[in-house]
Amino acid sequence: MAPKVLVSRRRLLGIGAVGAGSLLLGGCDDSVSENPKLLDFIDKAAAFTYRAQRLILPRGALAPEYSEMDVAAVFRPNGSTSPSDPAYRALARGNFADWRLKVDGLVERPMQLSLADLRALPARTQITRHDCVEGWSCIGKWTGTPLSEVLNRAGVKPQAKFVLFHCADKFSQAGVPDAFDPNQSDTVDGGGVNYYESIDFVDAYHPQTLLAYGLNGQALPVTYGAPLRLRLGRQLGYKQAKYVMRIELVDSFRRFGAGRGGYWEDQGYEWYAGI
Ligand SMILES: Nc1nc2c(c(=O)[nH]1)N[C@H]1C(S)=C(S)[C@@H](COP(=O)(O)O)O[C@H]1N2
Ligand SMILES: [Mo]
Repeated sequence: MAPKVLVSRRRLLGIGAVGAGSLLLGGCDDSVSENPKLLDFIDKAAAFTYRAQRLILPRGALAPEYSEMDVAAVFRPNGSTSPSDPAYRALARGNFADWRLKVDGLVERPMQLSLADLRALPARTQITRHDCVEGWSCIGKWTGTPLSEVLNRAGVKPQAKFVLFHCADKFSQAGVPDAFDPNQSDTVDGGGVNYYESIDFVDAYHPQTLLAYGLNGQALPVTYGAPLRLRLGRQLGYKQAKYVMRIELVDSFRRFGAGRGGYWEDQGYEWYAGI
């Protein structure tokens, strides 16, 4: 992909003083990751904007919710839409009956939850807008259990600082097929590292932070991250981890990937992608 122009996304702050904090990569482009100086610059700016946003936004502020009429006829897919991992594809063939969400790391009670277990927890449905860093938005109706329900059952240890999501796919820029066929093996996401993401506890316990298993009244399709994906109300698209297989409570994300807390963060995107 050709390098793209850095674009401003700091509508919320709207101040030039943020400077470097206003720089963000346009689209999904990893050219910046080859430039350590720029990465360092972005890191410092990101820490600044994170603190600024945490200061001006009340902890519990809700993202706007919309009405049924606003729901897009077809939700726009992006990123991985068809994981190539054989174990994942086998689970998909079995309609995820054998899938288990692992919850471990800094918890009192490590657990494995089936989809039925998750569906039995208190549920929430919300119509929210997804904003991708590439500049498009899409409104969808999401159903799932608040992440807090799972965290409270597992018992978060006091040392935990972040919730880290391990995904089944390895994202690649090679392009995506139109439809997921679990019987076909493809190389769409083959190669690199697994997608992952992380959030702090302000977002983890936010009422609109869901482990979503439903989209627009249907079981979450593979294209959109089946069987379970993260939905945050107040951060950009790349934070909304699809194909979540394991939730790990950690005190630091330095030992994962390139140490920046997520797949796109490792390519230079901000860790706190507030909208
Ligand atoms: N596991 C995983 N999660 C992911 C991605 C991905 O490639 N793999 N892409 C991210 C990006 S950039 C966006 S915009 C959204 C797209 O979600 P959608 O396919 O439901 O639109 O998923 C995010 N979560
Ligand atoms: Mo995105």
